[in-house]
Amino acid sequence: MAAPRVLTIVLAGGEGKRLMPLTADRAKPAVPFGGMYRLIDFALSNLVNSRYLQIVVLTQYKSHSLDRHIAKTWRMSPLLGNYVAPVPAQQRVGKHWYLGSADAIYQCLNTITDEKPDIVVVVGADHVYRMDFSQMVASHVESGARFTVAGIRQPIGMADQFGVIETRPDDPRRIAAFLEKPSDPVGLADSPGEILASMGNYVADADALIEAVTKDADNPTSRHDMGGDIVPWFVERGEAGVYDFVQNDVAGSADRDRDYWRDVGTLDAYYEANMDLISVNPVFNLYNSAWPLFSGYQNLPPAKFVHAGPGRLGHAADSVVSPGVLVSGATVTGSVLSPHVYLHSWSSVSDSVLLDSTEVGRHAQVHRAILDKNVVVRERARVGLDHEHDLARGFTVTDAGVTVVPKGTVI
Ligand code: ADQ
Repeated sequence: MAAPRVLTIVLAGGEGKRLMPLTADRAKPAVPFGGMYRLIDFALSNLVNSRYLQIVVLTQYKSHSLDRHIAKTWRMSPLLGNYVAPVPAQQRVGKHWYLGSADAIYQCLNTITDEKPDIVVVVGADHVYRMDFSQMVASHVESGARFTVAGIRQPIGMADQFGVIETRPDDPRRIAAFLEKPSDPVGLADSPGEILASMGNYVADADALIEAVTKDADNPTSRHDMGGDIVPWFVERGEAGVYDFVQNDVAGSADRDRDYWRDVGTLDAYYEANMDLISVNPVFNLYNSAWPLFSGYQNLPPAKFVHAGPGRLGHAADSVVSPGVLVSGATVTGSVLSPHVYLHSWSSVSDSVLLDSTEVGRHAQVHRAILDKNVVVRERARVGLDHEHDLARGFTVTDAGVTVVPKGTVI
């Protein structure tokens, strides 16, 4: 059989309330991650590496920096039929913003009907992972399901953050029931401490998806959400299948990150996923060239470490240091530094994530903190060492005790 024509849709309209203040003026998929990336780069790298080169990105909430990033980084050649096209909410149907992710697709149905694909791949934009979508498409076609949900095992305690999949006892590739973010989940028969979570990635027959979102648009009781409404619609009809990501996917399989998938929906999850990158044997390997991760930075000078005098040996250990960083007589441990971070003599940065162009002055200390772009920590100032003081200054302190400082703050 000829390879199916595939159009891919990236849902990138999420507000990311639980990532505040990092999402105060950027959409969640535009949140910087891992020094050189934005969250959406993982979904887009996965699609491009899967050789799916017709990509529609549905944006909505505070999409300016997201649009700019896509235009700068992900421009492909429309002449060759390749594109990454951001499609902002346009109120094409009805006078409202997208009500939910299914409504976002419904309002942009012309992008599907214009291209006439056989298959539509729909993916979220805010997870860190490697995945070969062509394997999921092959599995979908072979299984005969009209709609396939990617699934991964997660701890049962996290069930209220995910769509939970129950498979048929007689056919584990078919979905028997699907509950969006249940409060009373039932564990898996072979592993009661786990559930099978939806990864928020779907493969659908194009005509079936068009029918589902069109009918959903007319349903007054629907929240017009992919997970809450469209998946259950297919499950009720016995047309929904599941693709077990860990069992099947071999993207970048030479590495251990084969099974890695992180939903970075909260500040603590975001912090932990950054920390995953710097462990000595990283579970998620940025250096895996079999499945490269593309980012927007170009033309940056190299990182530089300066021995600025006695007791001022600029160095970094167990850290990710991006180009354009200057570590002058400062000490860095267990941290992720984005481009153009500038650390001055006798300062120390430990267990922290510093976004672009942050500056840490002489003798200043930063510990277990996330500093958003352009934060300036002045000489002798301290961040992350006294949580009460951090809260009093208007910073966020997470449940796990990570201090988060909003963009542009001068401390
Ligand atoms: P959530 O992530 O909670 O759960 P949602 O907030 O709808 O669901 O976000 C899914 C994706 O859609 C994200 O990439 C988001 O940015 C985007 N999005 C949200 N609203 C949008 C809109 N109006 N327009 C365009 N894009 C929009 C989902 C599924 C669960 C699954 C988890 C996995 O509903 O079943 O388990 O993802 O993390």
